[in-house]
Amino acid sequence: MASITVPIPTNSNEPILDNGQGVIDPDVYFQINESPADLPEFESKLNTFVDFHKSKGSNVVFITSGGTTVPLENQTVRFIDNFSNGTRGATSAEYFLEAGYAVVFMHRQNSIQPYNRHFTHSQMGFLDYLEPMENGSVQVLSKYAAKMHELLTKYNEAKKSNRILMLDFVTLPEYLFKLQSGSKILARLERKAMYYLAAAVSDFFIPSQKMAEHKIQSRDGGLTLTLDQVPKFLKPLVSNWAAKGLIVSFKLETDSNLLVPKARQALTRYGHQVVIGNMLKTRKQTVTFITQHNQKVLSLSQQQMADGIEIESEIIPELARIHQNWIDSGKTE
Ligand code: 9Z3
Repeated sequence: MASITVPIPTNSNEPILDNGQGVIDPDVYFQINESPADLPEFESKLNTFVDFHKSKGSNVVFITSGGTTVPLENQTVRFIDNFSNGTRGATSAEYFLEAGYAVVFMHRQNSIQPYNRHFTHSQMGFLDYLEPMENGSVQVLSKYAAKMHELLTKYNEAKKSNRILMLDFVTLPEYLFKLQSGSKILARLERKAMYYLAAAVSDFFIPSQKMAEHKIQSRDGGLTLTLDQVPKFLKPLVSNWAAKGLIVSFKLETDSNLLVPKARQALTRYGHQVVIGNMLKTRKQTVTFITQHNQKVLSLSQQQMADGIEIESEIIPELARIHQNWIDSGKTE
């Protein structure tokens, strides 16, 4: 659909430029939407991190993680969200660090974070891990101490060696501006950069000029929204912003018949290197790697799941191998 219809007061009646098929061009998107206020700070932190790792010759992975929100009002009271809580991204970050990568972790604010995830998103609250001591200090309960010690050591080591950079986003526009800017900055690393696009990104949005400024009122009865399609950002990412890096996108489906065809279609359409297909219900157990000439399923057995093995412990070594081929020869296999 070429235009949106929102039966609520809007800021302007300006037409949205589109490509004639109802989807605006990514370049146009950046012209007509406002960049996030913290973009200069984001760029400055990332530039410093990338310079540091370029001088060290590190492999760097740019992970996107968690879901984007789609605001319904410019002064946002309500927004559309999605299910993702960032487990894939946060878990992957740990295995990338283990594989020797420096990690840019661009995540949805307050979503799951590497290392902390083992304690913040369990059944237990933060205080349930602790006990107060008579001398006024606090200590970790002995039964959790070994695990916490191990993870805290890894976490501190990653921070001390400047191998993890935490950056965040909330809304779809913030995500898109930061994806563009971030991937252009990482492009300085050429083939040593990997882009691991695990964030669940909305396909639909309301452009800011068409959005209600103030809280949508309920006095007019029900609310009908028509949303625009989000421009296809993988296209400029692959062909311009990050042209030399290894680009890994995820394809999420709920209908298993669509998974492989849609994943392969994305690879063909955008011309990048790897699509990882996953189903909503089985995403922690099974993924399908699609590359130009291959298709490969990585899967955990029930026993491995019960033993707490994580599918990312298989995904990341496989990607590190593909990335090394890419660095050495410009080919994935
Ligand atoms: C994924 O498919 C991720 O694996 C999940 C992870 C979002 C399923 P959780 O955060 O979930 O661990 O709960 N991410 C990509 C989803 C997406 O938006 N892909 C786009 C598409 O399918 C292309 S980039 O069109």
